[in-house]
Amino acid sequence: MKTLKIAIQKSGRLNEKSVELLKNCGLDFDNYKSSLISGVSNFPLEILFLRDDDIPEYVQDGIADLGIVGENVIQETEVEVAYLQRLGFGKCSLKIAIPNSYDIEDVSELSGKSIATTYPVILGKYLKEKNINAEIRTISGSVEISPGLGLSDAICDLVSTGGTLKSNGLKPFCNVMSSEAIMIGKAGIENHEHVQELLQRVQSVLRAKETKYVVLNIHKDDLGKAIELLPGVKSPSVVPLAEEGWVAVHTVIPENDFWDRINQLRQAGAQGITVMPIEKIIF
Ligand code: PRT
Ligand code: ZN
Repeated sequence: MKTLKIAIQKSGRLNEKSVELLKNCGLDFDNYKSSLISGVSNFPLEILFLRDDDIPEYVQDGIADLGIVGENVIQETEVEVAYLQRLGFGKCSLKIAIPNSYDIEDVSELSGKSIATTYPVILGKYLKEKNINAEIRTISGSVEISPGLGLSDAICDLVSTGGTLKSNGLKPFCNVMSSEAIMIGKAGIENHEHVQELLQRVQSVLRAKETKYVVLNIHKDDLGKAIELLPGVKSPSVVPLAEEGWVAVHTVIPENDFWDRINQLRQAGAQGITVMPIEKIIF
């Protein structure tokens, strides 16, 4: 069977997390900054290191079978690719932002204004949907300085912490799209045996990230209350301790309401709570 190719960003915001994800999937490869392609020694896969803007088209055209890229780039390039897995990193929002001094409240008030962006396709669709007749000024970078230079009334750019907007005297006005890194594939590639194997590994790594392994000690009399608070993978393991009447409970707790649950467990009588990261969860 032919060796699959996956395209990831060569350098930039998604590079490190993409490499980390593939390594956590057990793939062994060199990550030299100078190389454009790297073979994986223990899986039939080659890794192509590219500029993120090129990844969707490379995947659509079959030069790469798979890719990891921001959804914003996929939507902007209007390619036909399959979304195989949302990856939960590279999260950001494409927002329209306006100068702090601007006093508008409704998106319709953008009509007649100019908006600078590097995302003319996504912005164009958004404005059309909302029936707003604004002028899109497509520029190639440093969008945030354009209102200050008098080049546009507003901007449409990616925002994560909001720091860039703030330091340029801008405020977020409306959300155009939310984005994160996605694993994409050439249409139909999802049925390939090795793609299914890779996706299964990716999903087990992602599941592990969403949970923590917890061991706690509790008196047998309080065990019932504690078990009600624990979803676990199936049910928690309960191991007797040397001290009469006490047990250790091993379980898995979701990251999203982690502290609430830990506090409830402490109130239920749990002691000596130890929390450990999980590498993989395989069903
Ligand atoms: O060289 P190459 O073309 O591969 O990379 P690039 O420079 O085009 O992209 P890069 O590495 O900056 O971003 C890659 C992807 O990361 C994007 O396509 C998004 O999917 C995702 N991402 C997540 C972001 C951000 N967060 C982000 N904050 N991409 C860009 N930004 C920029 C934004 O454009 C603005 O200039 O960061 C600034 C705002 O950040 P805050 O934190 O100040 O709000
Ligand atoms: Zn780019």
